[in-house]
Amino acid sequence: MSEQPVLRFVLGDQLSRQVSSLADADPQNDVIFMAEVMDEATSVRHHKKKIVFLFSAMRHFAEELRKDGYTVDYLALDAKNNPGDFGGALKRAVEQHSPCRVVMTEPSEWRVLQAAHDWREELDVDLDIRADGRFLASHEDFVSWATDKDGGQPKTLRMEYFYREMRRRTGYLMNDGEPAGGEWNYDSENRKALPDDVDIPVRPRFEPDEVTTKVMDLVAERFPKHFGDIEPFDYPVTRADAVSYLEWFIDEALPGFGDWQDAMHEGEPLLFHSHLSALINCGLLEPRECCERAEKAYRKGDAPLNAVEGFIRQIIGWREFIRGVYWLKMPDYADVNALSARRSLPAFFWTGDTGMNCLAQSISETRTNAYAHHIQRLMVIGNFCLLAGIDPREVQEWFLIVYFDAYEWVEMPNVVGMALFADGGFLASKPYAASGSYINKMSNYCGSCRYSVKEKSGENACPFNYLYWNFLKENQKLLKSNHRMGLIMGQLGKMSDGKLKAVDEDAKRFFESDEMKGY
Ligand code: FAD
Ligand code: DLZ
Ligand code: SF4
Repeated sequence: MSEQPVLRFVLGDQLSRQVSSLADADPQNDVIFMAEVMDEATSVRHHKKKIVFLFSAMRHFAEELRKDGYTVDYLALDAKNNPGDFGGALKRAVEQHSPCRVVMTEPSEWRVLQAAHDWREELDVDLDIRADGRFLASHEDFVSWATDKDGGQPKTLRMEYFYREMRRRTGYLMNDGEPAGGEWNYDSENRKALPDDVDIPVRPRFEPDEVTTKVMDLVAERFPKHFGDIEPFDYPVTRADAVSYLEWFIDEALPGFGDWQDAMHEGEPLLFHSHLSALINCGLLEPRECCERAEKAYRKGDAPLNAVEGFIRQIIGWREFIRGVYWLKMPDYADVNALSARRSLPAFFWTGDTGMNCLAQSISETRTNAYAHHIQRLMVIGNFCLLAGIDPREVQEWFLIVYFDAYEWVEMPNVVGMALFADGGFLASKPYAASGSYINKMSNYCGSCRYSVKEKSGENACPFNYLYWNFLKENQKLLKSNHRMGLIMGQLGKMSDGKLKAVDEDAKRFFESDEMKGY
């Protein structure tokens, strides 16, 4: 090396050649630094499969950079004298390489960005923290969109208007300035129940190679008490496999993505969902390329508009909106609890051992796969936490632990804003609360449940049924002013005293039952 190198610090969810910290990297002179650290792996007790996925993807990424001629300093978890935290690891790398400066891309989580500001003070060299250009909307873009005419922050934000703005800006699915097909949003076509005769596409498997197998052994040895199964492990961990998986999704599953987006089916954890979130969030795939591939399929006539619009909306709409809300609202967002929910998470969230089949299925799939699709997360697990009044802090921690796409920036607004209405309606216009009949309509879970979805009251009744009315009753004060809840609050108002008493008694019995026992 001729000159003092630039040290380029790449975090575990920045595994992209497009990431801003690598944009001007010089293979002849610079050092790319990556670190597996105990503090991150145990900041919460991440699912074992999530740690395997991320460490393996990190190791493969480092190897690919080396093959392309870059110097990579990779600190493995079990390396001698691993300081165990990002700050210590970076300090050591600076001492070792004497760089002229350190460059990194902005961390995706508030906690790590605060730490990075401290490193800037503590290090003897300049630390350049660059914007993360993988997102389509910058922080400034979002703040400017979210600020009202008088320069203040409105009481609520709606994803749909942000999404339309993003469509105009990206030009995705636009024809001469108008949305393809004439409508912005085809969600109303995307709520079909799954018919019996649908062939569900069979996913390609990516067998663990030597690097992944080594990481699997490491995780089994070092994190035995963490939640979840390590095997089977068959998810892509390299850029090449991620791209080939994206191609598979576009060809085989995207055409059905729209119609059955809200459906759930016992034994079918994925249905037509993309399973791309963890690959996008860690950097192996770019959100833009996923949207562009989907649009190409639509333009060629290979996938229908309701599927492609739905998929693109999730990425340039929901994903970007969620991230915008996170940075707009942090750090206070972590503690919001508008409904004063105080109950503890029951033990079955860790074991799957409950008579409620929808929850048993969704949680046991989560334990095996570190994945559940959106409707399982929102309308089964999140809905239960909402109706049962579980403390948002506990729910947030659970969701951050169990899913392999979970990082605080995306998990938190989805949990507190979307699933729990804990921000009082800043993100969602009404609570996503539903009784058992919604779950019965969208799944086949109820058929083999110990509870009866048809019964509204009593020991055998589906708990979602009476917990739903109990939730409305307990939160009447806040919900009655919500115009989207007008109809249902009107029904509550007309309920006879006898019915209200039964709801009270059923809810009380349930909350005191073994189902709600703590861990
Ligand atoms: P698909 O259904 O195929 O959707 C395509 C893509 O759209 C996803 O890969 C994802 O990148 C994006 N997307 C869709 N919905 C959302 C959304 N609401 N927020 C952000 N991106 C979205 N997503 C995470 O990535 N990490 C999380 O930690 C996370 N926690 C969630 C917690 C709750 C309570 C809820 C209700 C949702 C959460 N989501 C989270 C959003 C969503 O459920 C997942 O992105 C999705 O299930 C991932 O599966 P998929 O890739 O098959 O998605
Ligand atoms: C999730 C995670 C885990 C479990 N371990 C590491 C790690 O050892 N090293 C690393 O660079 N990143 C890890 N990550 C992802 C980080 O938590 C993520 O990059 C930051 O939280 C982003 O702010
Ligand atoms: Fe879930 Fe109720 Fe259906 Fe059982 S009956 S699967 S608890 S919705």
